[in-house]
Amino acid sequence: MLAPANKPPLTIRLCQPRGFCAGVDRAIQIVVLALKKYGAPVYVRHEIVHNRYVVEGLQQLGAVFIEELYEIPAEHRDAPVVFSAHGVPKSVPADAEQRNLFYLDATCPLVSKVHKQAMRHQRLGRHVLLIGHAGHPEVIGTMGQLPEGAVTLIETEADVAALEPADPSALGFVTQTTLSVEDTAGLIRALQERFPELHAAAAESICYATTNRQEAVKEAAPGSDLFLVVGAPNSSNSKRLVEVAERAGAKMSLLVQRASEIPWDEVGEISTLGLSAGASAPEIIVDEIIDAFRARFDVTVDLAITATELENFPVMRALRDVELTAADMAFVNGNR
Ligand code: 10G
Ligand code: SF4
Repeated sequence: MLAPANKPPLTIRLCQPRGFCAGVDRAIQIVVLALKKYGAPVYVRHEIVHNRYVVEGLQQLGAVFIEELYEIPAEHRDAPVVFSAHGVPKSVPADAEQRNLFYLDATCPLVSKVHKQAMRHQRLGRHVLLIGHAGHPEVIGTMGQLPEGAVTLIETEADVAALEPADPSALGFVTQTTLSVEDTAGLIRALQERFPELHAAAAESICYATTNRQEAVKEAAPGSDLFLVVGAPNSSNSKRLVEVAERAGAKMSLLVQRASEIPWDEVGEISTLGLSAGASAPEIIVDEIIDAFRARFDVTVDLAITATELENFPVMRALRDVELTAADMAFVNGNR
């Protein structure tokens, strides 16, 4: 490690808010509490949130990750199974009931709200347009709230142009919660131009955490030589932050899962680094990354604060009688 006098100065513009949102916090808590209450194994359908560090931490505690319920072996049919924060199609709880499984649904309440909005559109006789990314588990879950054919996925303006609805006066839309605020506004404008009678959901479907993290990145990115977002390649909200940073004026913007992924050759001689973390990225990795820069630079951390988040989503009643230790809480909050 270089002596402080020999290190070049570096200002880190650290976004706030960043990292875990209330839905992620709740989902991780549900797995930890289920392990404490029912003992290992606890099965988790899909990565509880899109982060390897979190998944591996829970595996060490006794969680077993699967993609489909049939993977639960017959001898563990009495173990609980948790559904991930991204939500599931209606067929999944139905399948769990048929298999006599005990399930805990860790779908974020804000995703469940979108499910309800989609169902409301349909109840009111509207064909539902879902703005989102094909193949993402949240999109699969939202489309799976309604029968086949009741929802059309919209990813691009070309999809808007190609739409030929049976009744253009009976259309409603909802969105994935983790989209780019700017791109989604563009798609909604295009939809409204083509279908002036389009019915919006009662409230915005992009969630508070996505919106706030993008706002903070917009504040920190202009003029930064490099912008790093801590997050996984399969994390939709984290990937959107990388795009937002580049559009807001960062010279280069990258997604990294751990400090070991920082491409030092490409970092070169920078003087300003923007830093944020996706909603599924633990704070301990943000610390790890700052430490890695401290080893090479004389670092000053400036906070780019754009909002204060007080959201907290309680876990289901069945798990409220279990106490978490300080160490459990540190893990749940991303600090361990
Ligand atoms: O950003 P996505 O949806 O890929 O998920 P994530 O696990 O990286 O972050 C938390 C967001 C959700 C659970 C989706 S609502
Ligand atoms: Fe919930 Fe938003 Fe977090 Fe998704 S990103 S889990 S919708 S708070």
